[in-house]
This record gives sequence, structure tokens and C-alpha cells, in this order.
Amino acid sequence: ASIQSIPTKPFEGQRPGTSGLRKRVKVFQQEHYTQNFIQATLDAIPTGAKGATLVIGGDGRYFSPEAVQMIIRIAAGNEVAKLIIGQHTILSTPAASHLIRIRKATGGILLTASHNPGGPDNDFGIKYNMSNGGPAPESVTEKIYEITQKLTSYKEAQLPAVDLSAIGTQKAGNLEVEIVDSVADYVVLLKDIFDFNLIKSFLHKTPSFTVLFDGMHGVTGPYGQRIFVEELGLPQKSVMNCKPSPDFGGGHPDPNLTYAHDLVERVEKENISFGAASDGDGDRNMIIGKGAFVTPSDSVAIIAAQADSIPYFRRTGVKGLARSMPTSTALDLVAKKKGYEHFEVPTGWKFFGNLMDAGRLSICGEESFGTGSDHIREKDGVWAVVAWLNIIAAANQTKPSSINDILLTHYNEYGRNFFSRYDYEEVESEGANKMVDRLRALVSTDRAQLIGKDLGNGFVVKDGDDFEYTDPIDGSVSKKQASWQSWDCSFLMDGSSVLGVRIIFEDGSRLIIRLSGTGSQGATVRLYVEKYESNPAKYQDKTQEALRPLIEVALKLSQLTEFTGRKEPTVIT
Ligand code: VG1
Ligand code: CO
Repeated sequence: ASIQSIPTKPFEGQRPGTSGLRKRVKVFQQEHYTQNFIQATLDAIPTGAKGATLVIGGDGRYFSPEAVQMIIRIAAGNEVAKLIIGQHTILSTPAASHLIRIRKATGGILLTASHNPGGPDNDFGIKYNMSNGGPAPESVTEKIYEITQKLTSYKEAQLPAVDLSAIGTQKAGNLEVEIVDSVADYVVLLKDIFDFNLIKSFLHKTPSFTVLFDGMHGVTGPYGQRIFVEELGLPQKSVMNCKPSPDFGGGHPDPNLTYAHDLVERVEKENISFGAASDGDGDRNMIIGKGAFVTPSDSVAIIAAQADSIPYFRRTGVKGLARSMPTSTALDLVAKKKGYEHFEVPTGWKFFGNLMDAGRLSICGEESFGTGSDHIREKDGVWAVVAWLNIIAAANQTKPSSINDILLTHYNEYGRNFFSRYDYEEVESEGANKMVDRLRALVSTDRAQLIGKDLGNGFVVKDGDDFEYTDPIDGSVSKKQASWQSWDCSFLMDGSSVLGVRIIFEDGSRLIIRLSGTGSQGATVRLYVEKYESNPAKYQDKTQEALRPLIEVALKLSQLTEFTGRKEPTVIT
């Protein structure tokens, strides 16, 4: 096939954020926009695009087939040797990570905007993963961005469209294209990690323990169908919304109590013991039950505490634990008690990979419904769901245990870290930035006045900072994190407030404010609050009530309403 050099001009704002480049579909549909970003990505591959093997797939959202055909033509134009593509463009983010690893690929291009709504008027996204299966580190994403600012042409082979439904290998010019079953390898992986026999026999012996999995019309539908129905033998009615759709059925494929309302409603109405959902691209998870909700910060702590019930961790041992900075410190308590090394990293999964590759991290999580381990280098929604089933099945070998029983047993041993996040979406960027700038001044130049101060309701400041992270493996430093990507506030190109300002109180309570790096419109303010409770009489208190005094302090200190004009958050998780 003939290779052409297509002249182009740089586009502004092609800077990957917390998890790749996410923009409105309409932005990606601009002539050359997507091609430019693909070319820049190929140019930034540390070992070069020529001769590379790349895994391609995503959540199947609107514009995916077009983007995959563009990738095929540009990959051929750049002498990439081979593409391994999920059938119909479908690969969950964890399945893609796994495929990169088992095929020893150079890397992968993931087409996803995760939980952001899809369709012609919503979001699309492109993200590059490295040979370890994990998201590209900032050194690579910054290189991509740099290249996009100078690009004058991209290389494209003139090829007919490849049939993305036909499993098997075909040639596109000199490029080898292999279309693979989206689910098969991933199922093999999970069956190797978990005790499927134990889970299966528990579910079989305990028909009163009902399960409902919600694929939210995202990518996990086929994975859920294969694992919960075909492998674990649950009835077909145990899964819902399992057909991926390009616009996620018009919904917002984010597994939380607000957006997974169909699931939440059915779990309550039908007295379901175990309800679970994953997001658009399959890396997030939510675990609930009738009258039960597992906050993600507790979820990772409990999986870590119960790791012994999972065959994979019995084999590998638990090498260490880690959480993102805003995630509650419940995990730290498990690490301390069990004597594991533990780490606190910036928001976003890319920071866990180095620790895993160095053999120092086994289990990690984020408060944002992300849980995972070193079996791959992405968070993994279905993995977390099966992990919980495995833990519950193991607990039921000694006594009947519901989700709430497991939570309570954990609190009785470790105490409870009440945690909540308030999101203020699509706020005006200027006000949000001013608010964060003021907070940064409070913890830096005006720090002396802050420490020791009583901010009300008995909360006395012990410490506060503008979070920075030095990677213990490669020494790279992340501060004023350079991942601001919102295109209507390009004036803030240093991404100066994504990492987060954090304030720690004498009683261990924490309050964190940061700006999101995954939004595609305006700014999103995230406020995280955490309060530790060691009084067993209070373990069953309602989260929002337990946290109210701290939230009052947070709103007063941040002057959030004054700066953003918002009285109420868009979403509370
Ligand atoms: C959000 C979450 C973060 C997560 C990221 C990607 O980032 O807070 O914890 O890693 O999304 O998850 P931000 O910068 O908007 O707060 V996913 O499932 O969207 O790939
Ligand atoms: Co996701």
C-alpha cells in the first residue's frame, strides 16, 4: 500500500490528563485532530513505532470504529509490525492491559473516556499504555503533548477498511492485523487468580445469596455474561445491561449510587444480597447489597486484609499496599497491622505500575471506585467484583456472612474511616482556580498561621501541604501536576492544581481539595473528607451524618460557595 504524508497543523490542548486525552466527540471529529494525536502517540513510543506490536481496543463507544480504522492506516504508515485488536473494537481497559502483557506487546492504544457518557454529543478518549500494560507515565504523555504542538504532517497508508468482526489474522499492506476474542484471555486470567470452585459451590449451596451485576451498557457486559452466568453458573437474571452500546444506553456509565440507579433500585426492591457494577471501560467497580454499600476506600482495605482467601495472593504473597492520596487511610491501618510496606501516590493508576514492576506492590486502590492488583497494570472492575465474591464465599465457610457482616468485622478490628467525596462538576474555571490558589497559599506561605488553628467543630490543624510525589523507583517527581487538560482554560497550562491540597487534623481526619484531570468541559472541583472513628457504638452511623461537622469545616475553609457560586455538589460518593 502506498504511504502518504498528509500535511496538518497542530491543535491546541492535546495534553493527556489523569487518564489519556478526553474531549467531546465533536472535537475528535475535526479534520486531522484524531490522526494528529495518533501520530504523536506513535512518535512518543520510547522504543519507536517501527516494528512495534500494539494492542488496540476500548469501551466500544461512539467513534471507536472510525478511530480504529485511522489507527490501522497510520500504524501501517509508520511501519508498525502488528496490531492486536479486540473484536468490534471491544477490550475492557483491564483486558487490554492483560493482553499487552501476555503478548509482550510494545504497548497499546485504548479508546475510552471511561465513565464519561458517550454518543455524538458526548465524550471520546485515547490513551497510550506501555509494555508493562500500564498507563504511560508523565514523561511519555508530556512527550506526546510536545509533539502535538509541533506536528506538521502524519503518515498514512492508503488501505481499505479492515473487517473488525472477523477473528483471525489478516494483512493490511505490510501490517499484520489480528482480531481477537475480547473476553477469552481475561477469563483465563481470573480463573487462575480466584477460587472459582469455592465461589461456585457457595453460590450453589446458598440460593438465598442473590447476585445482580450491572454492565451499565458498557464494555463489561460480555465479560460479566461469561464469568457470572457461564462460569459461575448464576441464572441469566443475575446480570443486566450487558450489551455494550456506543452511547451506553444514553446513560452515564459510572458505578456509583447516583449513576447506577437502576441497579441500586433493583437491589433494594428485590432484596439482592450482592449487587455490583462496572464503568464504561471496565476498570471501576461498585459493591452494594440490600442496605449495604462498600465505600471503595474500605473495599481495598478489606481485600488486603482478606488476601489470604484469594489463591493468587496465597501464591505470590502480599508484597505491599498502595492508595491514591485522597483515598481514605483505612488501607494504611491494614498495612501497619500486617507489617506490609505501603505507599501513597497521586491520583491516577499510572503511579502504581512502577511499584508493581519493582515487586513492592500487590494490592492498591482509589476512592473513585478503582481497585486492583499486580495481576495487570490497570484497575480492574470485574476482578474486584469476583474478589468480593471470593472473600464472601471464604467467610461463609465458617459462618453465614453478608456484605454488612464483613464490613462490621473489619471495623471491629481496625476502626472505621468514614469517607465521602463531593464533586462540583462543570464549574467556571476561573473561580475554581482562584479557590485552589488561595488554599495553596494557606498551606505554603501562610502555613504558620494554619498549623495548630482550630477550624471549628473541634478540628485542629496538624499539618497541611500541596501534595507532591517522588516515585521511589525512578525518582521522578510529580508536583503541580502537568495534566490539566480542560480546553476552555488553556491559561492554566501548568495544571497547577490537579494533585491536591491536603489538610490533616490532630484526630487524623483529613480534608483534600483538587481539580479533576479527566473532565472535558469546564472545571470539576473534588472535595474529599475523611474522619476516623474508633467507637464501636458509632460504626453503623450514616456516612453523611458522621462527616457533617467536617464538611462544614471544609466548606468554610475553602470558601467554595463564594468562589464557585455552588451551594450543592453535583454528585456525592
Ligand atoms: C478520576 C478519578 C481518579 C481516576 C481517574 C481515571 O480522575 O478521581 O481516581 O484514576 O478518574 O479513572 P480525576 O482527575 O478526574 O479526579 V477512569 O475509570 O476515568 O479511567
Ligand atoms: Co474507567
